[in-house]
Amino acid sequence: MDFAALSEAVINGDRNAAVKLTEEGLARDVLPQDILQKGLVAGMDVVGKKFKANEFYVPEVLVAARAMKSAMALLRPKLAEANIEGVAKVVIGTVRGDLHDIGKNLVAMMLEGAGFDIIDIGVDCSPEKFIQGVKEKGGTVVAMSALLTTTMPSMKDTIAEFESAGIRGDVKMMIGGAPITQDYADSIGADGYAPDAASAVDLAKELLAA
Ligand code: B1M
Repeated sequence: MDFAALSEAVINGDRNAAVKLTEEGLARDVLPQDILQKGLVAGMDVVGKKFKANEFYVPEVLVAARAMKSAMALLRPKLAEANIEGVAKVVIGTVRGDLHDIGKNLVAMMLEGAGFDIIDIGVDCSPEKFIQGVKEKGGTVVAMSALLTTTMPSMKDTIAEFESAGIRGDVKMMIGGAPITQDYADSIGADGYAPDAASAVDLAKELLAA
């Protein structure tokens, strides 16, 4: 499969090409994880770099994200099919004030592909919304994503709310996102930090085994 062409489709925001190439790859039994990592994620990485360098502006980024999401919709059931052991329910969301969901969706997809049940509560999630997700859906892992330095404190607030609600001990709380570090995770009392979607799967498994 031509992963570079798929990356290009994402970079160019060409939703039709991204979907077509993903469909072709799946039809030829290319591993969905490879389509995700080598094609889609690689393309979005370039988009991020171009945005940073002011070569891309918000509209270009949005169409790239749309192309990626359309292709991701095809991959999701395939990743889920590779249902591995250790299923647990993960309540995942982007924290309050933060609308970035591409990384969060990738983490959710990778977790889903590893056999976890995903309760995706979306973006701009208040501490109460995370608690509601856990109480109503029976989540045992809480996964918080933040892309803005200004929204990182909401992770701390969410952990504090779980303490106040008396259910902190019932769940493992993991965090991630571009500005997050292990030091930050330690400082707010999170159970773990993962730098990328693949490591998030390993971390979730480790936390549940601990
Ligand atoms: Co925004 N944005 N953005 N943006 N945006 C950043 C994050 C920024 C770094 C760009 C920059 O200035 N260079 C900057 C943040 C600066 C900072 O806080 N230090 C920024 C800003 C400032 C803003 C706005 C404030 C811009 C404005 O309006 N003036 C605004 C804020 C809106 C809001 O949230 N309230 C804004 C808006 C947007 C768009 C809507 C245009 C769009 C989001 C579309 C969407 O998500 N649906 C957008 C995008 C796309 C970006 C960049 C270009 C790309 C982010 C992305 O999707 N990366 C980004 C620049 C960059 O990253 N270079 C930027 C690809 C994605 C795969 O990576 O999300 O890091 P990432 O996820 C990774 C890991 O971090 C990790 O795994 C993922 C995959 O491996 N991970 C986890 C993520 N969550 C995890 C959770 C885990 C574990 C791992 O466990 C629970």
